[in-house]
Amino acid sequence: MAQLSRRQWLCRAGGALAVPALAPLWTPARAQAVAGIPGKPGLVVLNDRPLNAETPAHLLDDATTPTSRLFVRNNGIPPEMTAAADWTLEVGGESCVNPQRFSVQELRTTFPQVSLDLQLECGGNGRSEFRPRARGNQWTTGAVGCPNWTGVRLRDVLQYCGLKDDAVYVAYESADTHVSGDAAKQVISRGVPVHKALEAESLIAFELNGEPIPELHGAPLRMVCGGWPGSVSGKWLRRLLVRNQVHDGAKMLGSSYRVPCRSVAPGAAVADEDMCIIESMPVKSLITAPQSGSQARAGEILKVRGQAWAGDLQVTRLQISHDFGATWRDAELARPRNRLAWQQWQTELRIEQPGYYEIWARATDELGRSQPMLVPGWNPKGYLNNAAHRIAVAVS
Ligand SMILES: Nc1nc2c(c(=O)[nH]1)N[C@H]1C(S)=C(S)[C@@H](COP(=O)(O)O)O[C@H]1N2
Ligand SMILES: [Mo]
Repeated sequence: MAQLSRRQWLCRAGGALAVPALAPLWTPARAQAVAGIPGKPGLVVLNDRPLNAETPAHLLDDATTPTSRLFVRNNGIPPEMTAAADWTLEVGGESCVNPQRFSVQELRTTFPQVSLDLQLECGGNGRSEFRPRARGNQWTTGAVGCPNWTGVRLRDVLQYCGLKDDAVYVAYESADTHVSGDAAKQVISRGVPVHKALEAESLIAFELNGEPIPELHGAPLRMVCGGWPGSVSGKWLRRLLVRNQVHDGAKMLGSSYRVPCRSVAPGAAVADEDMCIIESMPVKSLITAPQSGSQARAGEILKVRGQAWAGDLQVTRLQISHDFGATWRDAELARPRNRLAWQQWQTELRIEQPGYYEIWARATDELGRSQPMLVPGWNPKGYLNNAAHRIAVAVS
């Protein structure tokens, strides 16, 4: 391969003449991101009403994601900030024995507090790669993070209030408002089956990375149920409902956060009864170093690092390739800090010959399921794309 200047190389790789399959690696539009979000330098804003922004992979290198690097996914307009002291959480619903109301302070003092690293990934992360295209935010790889959350266990609060025998689902209602301005329209009201709500890691959180949860991330209270689509982790939490049926709030029905129960041809119409609610997210990984587009010298040792996660499960293997998948080798994979945290991985790579290289990473979960190289099963809203992440490196 002819030696290219950095400028030529970037131009070719990013321009229309590049091999089409490589174009997604180069997205020059990212560099032209519209006005950023204060306190979140480097995040790429996909939409500003409602506000949605994702994190470039090289900014997700920390074991615990700093708040400044946590993606933002809003379905509506965040509520006017209320002093946390005036906020109350109501717990009720048809399958709740003793409906109660708690202030934030009462939650803090009545129940044991726990701090956990919990990964949060939007169900639509990776949507931009589906064809036919799915409407919605065209997330690439950055609608994911694993920050530290402090709160009380959802199960302690639910058990304090009492669950009736017929309890099926725990749902949230929130204080954000619809973009249309119509106060009667609910933005989003989802939840999880009782078994997930009762897990030790399911939280009602009031702190993010040791600080009160900031406005964009759901101040002063939010649900956090790691490993499931981010949409189950309700922000600006006003009410918890213990339901005697699968919850039917906004974005629980139709094609919202539901995928065909059995795979369908791309673009197919799917009957409502053939759609299933997304639960645990699939195995996935990111390469967080080097940054895509980096240059290296032949023979130099490259430190390659990233994160891997697998919904409710653990990742048991992480492999990388630098020859377009012809050969693979294992990377060193750390244990999660706690259940439902992502796992860091690292390895060293020495590329002897100059040229254009891609590094591909592929994670495998404890059931032996690996990431696909290509976009997996098409679905109407473009959820669950866990295709392997690829980055480009120029070796001179
Ligand atoms: N009330 C409310 N909760 C919400 C949302 C929302 O729009 N409103 N978005 C959900 C979705 S789709 C995701 S992916 C996560 C994103 O959390 P973050 O913005 O803190 O990263 O919050 C979830 N909780
Ligand atoms: Mo989401």
